[in-house]
Amino acid sequence: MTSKLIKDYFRTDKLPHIWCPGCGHGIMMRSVVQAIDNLGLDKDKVCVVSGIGCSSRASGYMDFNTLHTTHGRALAFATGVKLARPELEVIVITGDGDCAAIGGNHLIHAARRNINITTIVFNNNIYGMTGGQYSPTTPKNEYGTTAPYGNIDKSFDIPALAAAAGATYTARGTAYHAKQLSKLIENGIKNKGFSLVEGISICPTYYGRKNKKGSVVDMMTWLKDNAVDVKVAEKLPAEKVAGKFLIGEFKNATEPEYTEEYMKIIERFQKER
Ligand SMILES: Cc1ncc(C[n+]2csc(CCOP(=O)(O)OP(=O)(O)O)c2C)c(N)n1
Ligand code: SF4
Ligand SMILES: [Mg+2]
Repeated sequence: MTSKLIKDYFRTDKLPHIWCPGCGHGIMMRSVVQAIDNLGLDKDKVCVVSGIGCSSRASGYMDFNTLHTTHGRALAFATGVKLARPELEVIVITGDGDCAAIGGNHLIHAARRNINITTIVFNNNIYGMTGGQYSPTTPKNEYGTTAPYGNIDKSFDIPALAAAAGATYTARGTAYHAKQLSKLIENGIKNKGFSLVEGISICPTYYGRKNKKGSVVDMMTWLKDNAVDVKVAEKLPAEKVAGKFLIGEFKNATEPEYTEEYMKIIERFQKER
């Protein structure tokens, strides 16, 4: 923890933010900043990169080195930043659509390389910014403007996808469990490799309305009642976990990191010259 106030991490001249009342993305953004503060990172040594979407607006409000890029391409830009300036702590903020639909290929390849980038997915189960189209995390049978009769696609488990592709740290938290989410992000930043932390956010405006999820309080209560910590779940009978979703740390492994491997090639080449 540093002596900074939370507001010191924000560009207050860019506030108030554009998010709808009750949107979970503000809590997610605060959790990211809290993790950075807990780790005592130098603001000038942090680079926050985002794509496009309501979630991706976060980089505009956060007072670090920031890049607000193009839809789905945050990880491609972040990879460039990390290779050019490996000493920077590179953090990607992305949405479920940005990261797992248009940006899906960048996600699996960044994970495969185990490049030292921490990706935080603000997953609200829908495309919020463009009016509620279904995304790769919209649950089966739920509704979006592009799924007026129900979505028939099976949804992605993003941390599992990233882990299978090679990410060395994966975790999930929620906007309700904000303190735990910040701890998971902190651990993700500490991991020297590709880390993915999914934060389950809420979009009362589109996902909530389309799927009759009730008020903001109802949506937050749903998160509270349906998230089960992975460590607790291991000790529970299967029927107690059925229909719920897991939060906590899923994978924490050590493997060679991409920028270090890349530097080794450069050093080898320079010696051989
Ligand atoms: C190449 C391209 N295709 C489509 C769009 C339109 N677009 C902007 S944001 C977005 C979806 C955002 O959804 P998500 O990443 O889940 O973020 P959210 O708004 O839900 O936080 C889309 C399709 C775009 N900006 N660029
Ligand atoms: S549309 Fe949804 S995700 Fe976007 S700001 Fe509003 S509540 Fe948040
Ligand atoms: Mg979304």
